[in-house]
Amino acid sequence: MFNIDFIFGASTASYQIEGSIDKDGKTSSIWDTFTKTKENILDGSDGSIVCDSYIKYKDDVKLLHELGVKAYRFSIAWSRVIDKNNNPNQKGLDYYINLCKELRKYNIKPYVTLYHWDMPQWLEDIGGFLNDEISNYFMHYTDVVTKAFDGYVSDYITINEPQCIMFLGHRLCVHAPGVKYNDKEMLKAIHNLLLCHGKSVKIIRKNVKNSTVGFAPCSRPMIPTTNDQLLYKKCYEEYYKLDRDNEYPNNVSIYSDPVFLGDYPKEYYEKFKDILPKITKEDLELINQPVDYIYQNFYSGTFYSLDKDNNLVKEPFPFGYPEGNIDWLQVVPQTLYYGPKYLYERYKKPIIISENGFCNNDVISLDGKIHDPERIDYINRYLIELEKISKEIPIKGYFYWSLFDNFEWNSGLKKRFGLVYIDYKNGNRIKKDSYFEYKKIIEKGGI
Ligand code: GBH
Repeated sequence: MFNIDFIFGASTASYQIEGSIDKDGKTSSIWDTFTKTKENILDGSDGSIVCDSYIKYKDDVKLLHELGVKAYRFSIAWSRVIDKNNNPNQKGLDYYINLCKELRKYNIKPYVTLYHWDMPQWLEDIGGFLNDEISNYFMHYTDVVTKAFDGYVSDYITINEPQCIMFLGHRLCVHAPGVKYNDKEMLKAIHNLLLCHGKSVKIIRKNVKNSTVGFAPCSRPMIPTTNDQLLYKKCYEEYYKLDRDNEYPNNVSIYSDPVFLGDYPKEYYEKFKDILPKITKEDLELINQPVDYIYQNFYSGTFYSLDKDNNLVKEPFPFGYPEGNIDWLQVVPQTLYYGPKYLYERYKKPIIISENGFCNNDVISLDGKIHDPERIDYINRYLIELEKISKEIPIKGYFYWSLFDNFEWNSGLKKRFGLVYIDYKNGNRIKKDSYFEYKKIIEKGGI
């Protein structure tokens, strides 16, 4: 069981569920642009309708209420609430205010993510994260939102998965905007992104009474296959290694060290000494604004062992073990034990799991229901591990990803993560078996 005040929640993001991509003064976002090129998306789909949450938000809240969650994590589409002249768009703000009012009716706390990847296209056109003004634009956006939501929202998450923004969006180019940065540009963009976070935190503190703030990176923890102390230590070091797998934009310490510890790791200055962006003491102080939680999105992990010379080696995922139907989602429940453990050991702050979930090719059975025993198994196995670690360190909450099947970015609509099935033919929403399972878990307060 978890503590009595443990927060059970569910998560979504604007572009993945809302639809209505050009209603009420919304401008285009980079995802509206990116999905126009059909080859960018596995099944050629886009976010123009998906769960239709812009229209059906009251039904969304009913589903959350019946599920029994205390909290709902959703994101704001920047392109709905700020117009092309950088002025507030009241109609867009009203959508989210109405959503919050509805949530409050049922005593569900909104957890608002400010940036879940859908940058306004007009900002991308003037350089996106390479524009040195981007953090001022983000600060202004934060100011507008926090003032408009005054009294409705006190819990904010600045940025979702900086790793995916930079690595998938600007290195592999499989996500929007699909603009490739070289190393020098990458470092500058990362620094600007961290400044967005820091300046935004400052504004939230100024405008919001009793606020809580965090940002939500993702990571794939190293899972030791034995209890050997040396193996644990090496896994921990590997987790924080700046250039692990030669993928520094996809790793942990380049973002989380500045945010929680106030500086980039030592290796950063050594490795990049010739191409460093301009970093001032004031910048580092801004980025290091006190935050309340470490949010983290955890889905899967990788097994490791030691060879006979005590070198760390990656183990293959055991043949025949359960996997989701998306290539990176192996079922590794210990992810929710070791992941939080590594984070707490280095950053020493309470942890909230902002996303965790299972992807399946769910179908409507003859009886009209969605039977998803694999997802039920996943949730139980992962929460058992989370309960275990919560006896050792402060774990404050868990948000299942996702309330709905939704637009899974470049993987399109066929990759289903929801507790609620969406029938894309007619827009019907059907509660899966896992919805009822999660409801039971919440009622009991744990596994
Ligand atoms: C999260 O990202 C997102 O926040 C959410 O919007 C999304 O729908 C959900 O999870 C499910 O995917 O580096 O090439 O090996 C997903 C987490 C982390 C998945 C990085 C892909 C590995 C890609 N992602 N991961 S790669």
